[in-house]
Amino acid sequence: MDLKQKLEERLGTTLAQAEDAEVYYALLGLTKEISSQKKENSGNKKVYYISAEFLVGKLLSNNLINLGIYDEIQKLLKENGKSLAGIEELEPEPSLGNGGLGRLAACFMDSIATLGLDGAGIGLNYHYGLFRQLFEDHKQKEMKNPWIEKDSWLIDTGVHFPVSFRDYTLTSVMYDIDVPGYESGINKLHLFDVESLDESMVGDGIAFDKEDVRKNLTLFLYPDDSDEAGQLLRIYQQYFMVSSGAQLILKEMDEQGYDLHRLYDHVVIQINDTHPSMVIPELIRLMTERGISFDEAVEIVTKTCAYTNHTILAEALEKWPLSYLEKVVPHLVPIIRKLDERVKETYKDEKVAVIDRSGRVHMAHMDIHYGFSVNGVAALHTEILKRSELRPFYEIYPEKFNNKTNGITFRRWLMHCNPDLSSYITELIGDGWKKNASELEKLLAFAGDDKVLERLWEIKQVNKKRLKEYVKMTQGIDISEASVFDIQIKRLHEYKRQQMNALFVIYKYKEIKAGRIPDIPVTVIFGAKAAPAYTLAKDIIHLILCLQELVGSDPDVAPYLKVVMIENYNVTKAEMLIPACDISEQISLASKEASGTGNMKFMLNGAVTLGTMDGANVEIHDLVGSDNIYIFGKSSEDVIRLYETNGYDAREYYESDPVTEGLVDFIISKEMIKLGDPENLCRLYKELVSKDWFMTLLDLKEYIAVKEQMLEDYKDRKSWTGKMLANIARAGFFSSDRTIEEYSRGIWGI
Ligand code: 26V
Repeated sequence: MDLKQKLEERLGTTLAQAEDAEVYYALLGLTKEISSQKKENSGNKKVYYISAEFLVGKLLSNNLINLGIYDEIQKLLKENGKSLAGIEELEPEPSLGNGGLGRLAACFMDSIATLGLDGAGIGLNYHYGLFRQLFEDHKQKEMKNPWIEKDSWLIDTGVHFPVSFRDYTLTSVMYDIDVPGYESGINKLHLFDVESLDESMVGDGIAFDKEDVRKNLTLFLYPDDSDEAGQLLRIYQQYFMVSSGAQLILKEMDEQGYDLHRLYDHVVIQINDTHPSMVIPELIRLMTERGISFDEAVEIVTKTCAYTNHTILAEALEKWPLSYLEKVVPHLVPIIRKLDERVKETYKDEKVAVIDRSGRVHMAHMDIHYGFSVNGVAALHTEILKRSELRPFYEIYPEKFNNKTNGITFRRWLMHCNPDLSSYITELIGDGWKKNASELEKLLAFAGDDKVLERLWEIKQVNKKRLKEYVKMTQGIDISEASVFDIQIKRLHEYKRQQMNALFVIYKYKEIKAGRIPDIPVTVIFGAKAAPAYTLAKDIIHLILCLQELVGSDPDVAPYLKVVMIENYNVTKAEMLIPACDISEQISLASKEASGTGNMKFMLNGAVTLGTMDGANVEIHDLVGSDNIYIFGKSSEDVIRLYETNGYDAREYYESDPVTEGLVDFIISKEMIKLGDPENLCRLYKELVSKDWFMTLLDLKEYIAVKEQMLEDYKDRKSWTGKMLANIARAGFFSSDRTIEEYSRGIWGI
């Protein structure tokens, strides 16, 4: 294929003469054309991965890699005075996800296609996605994030479905995004949009009329649901997604000429968290409309649907009041009531009811009773589900429970984001690892090879330098690549304990002020968005931004300690940050982080984890051994017991230890109050000393001690690079190809 000729035909001029923007759109068009000519993966059973979020990230480079033309295009552009990296900057990043759950769905789409499995994603086409984050006066400000341009990755399929709500029927329009597998066939990501959408309802921010659903349904991802109108809108969105999806599935069954009575032989539906759970009653409804008896429809659906749980946090488990469902989807209510009655006839335990005494529908309970599989996303998480959170269900259906430890696609999270490391690995062990990630273990043969270790260090330095330049250019902050890069990037949530890391910064600041200067400077980097209505999370952002200024503008401190909070943290920024990291912060309160996937990305790129025994950190620890990871903090058993016995008292920790007291007090010190907003700082201070629901102070001292040890160990370059190598070599287990193979064999039967 003559790519140059094809591009120039699209450009109507030579590559050398075209503007970057023109080249971007030509590449977009060409890539879409090439994937449209690829064969679609097929089989006699298909998985539909339904998810309210697909955090795909920019697609150009990734698709070029998977289509096998990345190197050729890169060379071609270079020969004509263009850089692919520069052109990529013009691509808008869709923000169709919050964080881990949405990004996981995107990694899974990549692996399903790569393994050649027949599968599709079903989701929503949010026009403004999750907000774009700005910092103003040391606070987060939310702006809309439009990403759909005249030319985009979306393909209008012309497929429409009617979706009926109580008061009106809307038309859903199906847009597709092609998902090319790595050197494999392609699959489709179907994103449904509402035909009557009106973008003009929104200004620059994220405020809009929540009640005008016909015009707003697919404007935003998870609009603020702190009030009733917001919650109703979420129900509208969820039903719109699953009804369109269910109609598509039945249409494809018809087209294949399959017998609907044997749906489960040809279709498996993976329900990604509870957001798509209404697909269960909706499918039952559609099948009974087609003449199948209610009992049989229930049986068919139960054999078709499988549920993934992604959190044990009670406040994140969806429970919709029946009265809300009545307002939006009254036709589902009698079905849900019947499903609940069946459960109540068989099981007296109120804890397993679908509808509770207050008339709330527990979406997860419906999934477990009326699905054939329930999986957690890391070994520890699944054990906790079985032993505590979902114990009564495990007692009823032990055979349904299984674990599928999360994974990440190495195409994006190594080959694309860290090309130097990727080629060096290939130079050392060949490129078999790209298809079979466990081959990374061959790197262990170089554990004592100084030359190899030195080269790993150099690659890290180059990536750090690139990040340093980016931070200088975008946020005007000077950092040094000779400092240790300590990075915590993830959604802002109290259980993830960014506030504990901020207390470390305060500790270090005080140490330096007291004349105890570290041998190697430290740069503490954060990236995090807070939900717009999550007050405390925003207070923590405020604290970090104040510390950034305090530390950066103090000439006694700045040479040894820097804080950077990256604005608008997203997938693209993660791709820049992760390859540059030395210390990967995975410090959630044990038992609270279901898995984490950032932890895997960091490890694969040669960062060393500082973490608690939580989520997939436990499996990282088991793989690399205690010499190659830094673990601290109370165990998940201890934490669960503390919650059960009400045994944690923040004030006790605060009052009994002068160091802890000094660090927490600093939040409302005169230095800080001068920089920041007293309302935010005082609220956070009070929370930490009087409640601290996620037990920051419990692990604080050990966290500081272990982090100090890590900074000390970093000085021994040979031993540190040995740890880097061990982490890269053992990361193969976390390839999402492995995860998807397990879903495929263990749940989907395809
Ligand atoms: C949702 C919400 C919604 C409202 C209030 C607070 C709150 C807290 C947490 C959540 C999380 C929802 C589910 C989720 O995103 N889970 C993440 O899934 C990832 C992929 O399995 C996993 O790696 C993360 O550990 C898990 O938090």
